[in-house]
Amino acid sequence: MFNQCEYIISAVTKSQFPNHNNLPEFVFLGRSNVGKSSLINAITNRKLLAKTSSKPGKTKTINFYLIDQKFYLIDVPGYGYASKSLDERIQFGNIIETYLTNNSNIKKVFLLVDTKVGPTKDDLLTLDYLRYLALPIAIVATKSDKVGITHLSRHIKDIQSKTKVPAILVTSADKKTGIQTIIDLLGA
Ligand SMILES: Nc1nc2c(ncn2[C@@H]2O[C@H](COP(=O)(O)OP(=O)(O)O)[C@@H](O)[C@H]2O)c(=O)[nH]1
Ligand SMILES: [Mg+2]
Repeated sequence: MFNQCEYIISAVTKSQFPNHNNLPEFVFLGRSNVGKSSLINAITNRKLLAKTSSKPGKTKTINFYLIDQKFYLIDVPGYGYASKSLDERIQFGNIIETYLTNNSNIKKVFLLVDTKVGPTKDDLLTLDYLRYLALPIAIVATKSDKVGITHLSRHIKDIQSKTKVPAILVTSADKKTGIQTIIDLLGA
């Protein structure tokens, strides 16, 4: 349970990145609508800290939340940019790359994958890119409540084999399952 969860800034340029004290940063990355904001809300036990939306692609900024003055949770926009203009796509690509590259404050990148949909081509390209940057990665299967209990292990096995990551963090922000495991990984 965290005492102070504070929205700091929605950054669009490097100069706005707020972490000048080099506190640990935990990144939540994944395509639009995969459940990033909902997961941050579940972790912090705040309903409205990170805005959630049923409209894909609404989050356009790198959003920083400061937790108990100790670490940052960072909500990074998805990469399903089909409905955006080319200029926007280029800009978002650059800011995400700028953020992820040479950032020694990043302690873990949680790559979110929809349990039912499985890893998309974009998810797997992003995973390759994170590996290339040698960032510490954890795969989070989101919205696991949408898959019946009898099919869950099949979906998780599919994510394991496509990502080649053996330990998948299975979560539901709605049912609050798997949330404590993530909190434990924050070392808080
Ligand atoms: N059933 C279910 N729906 C979820 C869950 N997490 C998020 N959603 C829904 O998925 C949609 C997108 O969630 P959001 O957190 O805004 O995704 P983001 O775009 O990645 O930040 C919203 O309508 C959420 O209510 C979950 O654990 N279970
Ligand atoms: Mg969001």
